[in-house]
Amino acid sequence: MNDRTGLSRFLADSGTPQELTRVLLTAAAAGTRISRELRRSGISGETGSTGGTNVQGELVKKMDTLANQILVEAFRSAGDAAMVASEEMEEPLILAPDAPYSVLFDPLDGSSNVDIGGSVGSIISVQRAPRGAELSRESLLQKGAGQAAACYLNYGPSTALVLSVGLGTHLFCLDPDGEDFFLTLPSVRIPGRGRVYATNEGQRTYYHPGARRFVEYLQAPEKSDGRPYSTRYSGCFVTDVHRILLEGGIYFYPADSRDPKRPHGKLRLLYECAPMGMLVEQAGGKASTGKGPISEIQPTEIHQRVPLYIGSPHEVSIAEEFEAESR
Ligand code: AFP
Repeated sequence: MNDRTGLSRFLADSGTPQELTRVLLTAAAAGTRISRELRRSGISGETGSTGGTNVQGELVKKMDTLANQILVEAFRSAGDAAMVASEEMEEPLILAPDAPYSVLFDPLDGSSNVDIGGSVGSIISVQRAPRGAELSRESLLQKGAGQAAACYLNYGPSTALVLSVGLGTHLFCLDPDGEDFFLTLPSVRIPGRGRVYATNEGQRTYYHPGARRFVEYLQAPEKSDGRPYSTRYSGCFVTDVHRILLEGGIYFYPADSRDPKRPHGKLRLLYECAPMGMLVEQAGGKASTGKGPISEIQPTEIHQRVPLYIGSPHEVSIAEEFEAESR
């Protein structure tokens, strides 16, 4: 018998509105199923690509499609989401028009890690749905600051669920036997500064000068402030941010000149940067484009990309100074 606090009891004790609790429990149940499917993917044949590409023009992994189906079906059968939008779907879906919340997700972040046995994640943003107003894709174009809740699942050696309803950030761990999440670290506080950074350095030549000089700053030997930093880049945004949330440091994917069709970096605002930004900021960290808070960007498109610097306030503030060329 596990005497830890279970997820549903934690949400009840923290006064979370019932409808929001239902949405988060639906997300957690879908995450449990995705975790199970990942563990058996080598046997079930859910490895490799479908051969198709998604709205981002990226090769779709079989587990991307399965994770997306699991989340969409979970919210469809639970009837607790007005609309759902996903990295794997060009257009959002209207499910239960009278439901008070809509859900946006990256069903399987870092999916290129599945076939090599690396860790992957799911990212979920919960928005308040307009009541009585026409539900449309435009109603999902809401600033991150307005999110009702956010959570991510990190599928690594153990499966972790990190969530916030705006009252701090809390860490749960999946008990694979009972398939329930239990609170293992309430009120997570990110260290004010760290020793690691996560970025795709192989692309550094495409970074604009401010971002390039920030990498040089992190790598410069300076004993007085613990430099050089170490690199920890897993290929999975969720896993890298999970490490940084617990140990400090910074993850960044700046704007780069690699692909003129993608001048604003790679990560998507509504279902990657905004929810991860809420979770890190609720833990005392920072999430910035380099020029300003992620949470204050007014979205214009469902699959919009933005530059991102996220992690300990010390490193993100220094990155902003390099972006502003004031350092
Ligand atoms: P996938 O989900 O397509 O594997 O992309 C993963 C990701 O969105 C994020 O998790 C990684 O940090 C980043 O992209 C990796 O991108 P690069 O391969 O360009 O470094």
